[in-house]
Amino acid sequence: MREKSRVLFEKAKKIIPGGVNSPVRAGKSVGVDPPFITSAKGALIRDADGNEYIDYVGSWGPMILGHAHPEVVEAVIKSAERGTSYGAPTESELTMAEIIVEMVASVEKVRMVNSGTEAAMSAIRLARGYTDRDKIVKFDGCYHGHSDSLLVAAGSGPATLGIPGSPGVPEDVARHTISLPYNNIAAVEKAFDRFGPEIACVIVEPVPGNMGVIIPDQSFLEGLRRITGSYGTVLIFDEVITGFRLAQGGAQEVLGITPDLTCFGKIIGGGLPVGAYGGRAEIMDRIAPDGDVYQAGTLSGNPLAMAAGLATLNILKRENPYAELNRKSEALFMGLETAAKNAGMPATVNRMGSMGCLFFTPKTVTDFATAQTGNPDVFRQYYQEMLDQGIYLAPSPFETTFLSLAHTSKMIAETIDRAEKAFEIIAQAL
Ligand code: HOZ
Repeated sequence: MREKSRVLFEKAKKIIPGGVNSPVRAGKSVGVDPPFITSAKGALIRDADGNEYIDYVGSWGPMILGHAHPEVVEAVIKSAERGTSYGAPTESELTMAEIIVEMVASVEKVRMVNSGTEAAMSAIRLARGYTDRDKIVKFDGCYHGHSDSLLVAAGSGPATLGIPGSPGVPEDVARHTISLPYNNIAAVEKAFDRFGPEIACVIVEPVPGNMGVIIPDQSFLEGLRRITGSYGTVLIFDEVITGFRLAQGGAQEVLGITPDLTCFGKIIGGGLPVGAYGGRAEIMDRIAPDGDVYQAGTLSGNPLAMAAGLATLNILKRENPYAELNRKSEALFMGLETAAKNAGMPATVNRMGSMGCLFFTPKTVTDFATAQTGNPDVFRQYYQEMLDQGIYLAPSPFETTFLSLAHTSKMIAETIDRAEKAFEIIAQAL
């Protein structure tokens, strides 16, 4: 069924660590060799054996319009014809900055980088430089990329593989990172009582999408804003996933909280490698060359990435499709939850806008500890059955299921049908 992919994976494992360029893709925790992808269009993705799948990974978030949207493709082709990289200022990066500043209320200035990891790493350095403090606060199960300071109790791949810290991160670096339970403001208050004047920043996914999806308590995020404000600590929202996905102004618009700095990635590159961090001008002005906090990049503001990102953002601005995305996602997740429960499977859905996930647990999932109560065996079987039936999900219970504008009602209904079959098979085997 996936013989060509299997052969490619065997070859890849000989010369690429684990056969992949990002660990979760290897499918270790779900016991499936990954399909090797050859093309994608709209909400469909095709592998080397010619199998077609309805895609709910969406390149892990960027493809909110679906794959190969004609306007995005045309913008990239036209840009490539003018050269692929100059390492010099361009008007397109200025337009990108203008559109981000216009759409995200808290951002007065913004710097482009090449990935979400780079955005978070740079925002942390800036917060440390700005406050002249070393300690940072993050939350268990949140994932902000793989830089040293942030690879502590991390979600996403590290959680999937059971390596929430990593060898290679010096103890001297990790000791400056305080990781606290998400949605627990009392723990934050306690940490600030003890270390407050030493804490440079709090970095948080306002709606976590790397321990599955977690819905934030409004009072938790409001508490973060209040506490950081009173200690002169920089509040950083990691909106690499949620930025331009939950609303034009990101999760901060939906939740009504104003961070000092925000990290972006994924959607702003329209599927090309990109990241950005931005926020209050007074803080951003500390970045070199105007300021003394150094950060640079040969491919930063790359014209192809700017072209794809601008085409994507312009469509989101023009069509404001968030209500439609929300309706599609509601239909999908209600259907999946009902299908699981009808088959006698404990299941909890967490969903906000077009991001969501299904935890195989009877518990309410509010943080990393409760996310980990999901049954990994049931998830593994669910993943395998769905893949065999042409549904492409992220191969980890700690990742997000993404809807795009290209998912039709028919595809969503088919997905629910196939899930019903999968749950029947799993229930019989239990
Ligand atoms: N940690 C990434 C998603 N949250 C993985 C991306 C990938 O493997 O491409």
